[in-house]
Amino acid sequence: MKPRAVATSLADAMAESAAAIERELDLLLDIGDGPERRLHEAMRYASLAGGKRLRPFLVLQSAALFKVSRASALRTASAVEMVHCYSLVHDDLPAMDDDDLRRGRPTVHKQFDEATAILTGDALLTRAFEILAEAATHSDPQVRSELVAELASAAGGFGMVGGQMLDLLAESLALDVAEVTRLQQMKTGRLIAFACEAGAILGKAPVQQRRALRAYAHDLGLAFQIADDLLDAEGDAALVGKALRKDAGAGKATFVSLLGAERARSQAGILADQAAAHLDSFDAEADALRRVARFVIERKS
Ligand code: GRG
Repeated sequence: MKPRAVATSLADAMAESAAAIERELDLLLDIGDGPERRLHEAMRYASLAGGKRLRPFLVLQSAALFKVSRASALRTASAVEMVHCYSLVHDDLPAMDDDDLRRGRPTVHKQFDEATAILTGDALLTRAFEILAEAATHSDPQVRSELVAELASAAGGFGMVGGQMLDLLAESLALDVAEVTRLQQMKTGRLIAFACEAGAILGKAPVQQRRALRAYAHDLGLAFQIADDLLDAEGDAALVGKALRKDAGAGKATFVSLLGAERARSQAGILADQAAAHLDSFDAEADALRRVARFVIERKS
């Protein structure tokens, strides 16, 4: 009975957080009056409705550890989700993964057009930084500046975008496990790590606690990516909401192609346990973060 109760309460917490983020994104993404409103509609299409909202959940939970105000946490969480949504819109473009379906709906370039999809990504990315820089996000400009610098580093050329470049080259590079690990840490790990550390930045947390969250995020990000590779290899496209089996089709090295599904699964389990163990210095207030570590490897979408 107990595991079921725990799972239900994490699902409830994630659903409550997803609903709050949806409301915040709705408030933060205005629609203008001019003909350019097509762009604003596409930004809302890309960000509202669907998705697990994992990164915003990590921001809200890490912020709660340090008693950060709900308004600060929600704005920061929304900025992170905007960067994530921008990356999905651009990743789906014909020049990249060329996908027709995302979160169970037509991708932005299918629903609108390619140029609008490029601009949608650009505008979501810049809106995210605008939100972090605004005084409503935190009263201390030093904190806002640190949020901006850390998110830029996580999302930029030595983070997510650099990882995406490596991913595009991966078909011709015959990467080994260490190289795939580096690629994935850049492509997905850095943004997840920012989400976990954002609460510590907002709450001006002591360095030890910030380090613990960073270590947690490192293992969580890798576990998440291995689970993503397993979903691509074995998942149900209807549940995932996008086309699957693309990595094998493209001959790309993944954790599953390099380790085999069973070793990849066991590695993900070890990483999830390790991630939770990094939070030992926190009380029950970190329980949701501990449970998320299992959620990311057990998810079906
Ligand atoms: C194009 C600049 C640029 C970057 C793209 C993150 C990324 C880099 C591409 C996404 C493609 C992809 C499927 C990556 C694998 C891991 C991942 C980020 C999956 C999607 O994240 P989820 O599962 O998605 O959290 P939801 O829809 O739940 O938010």
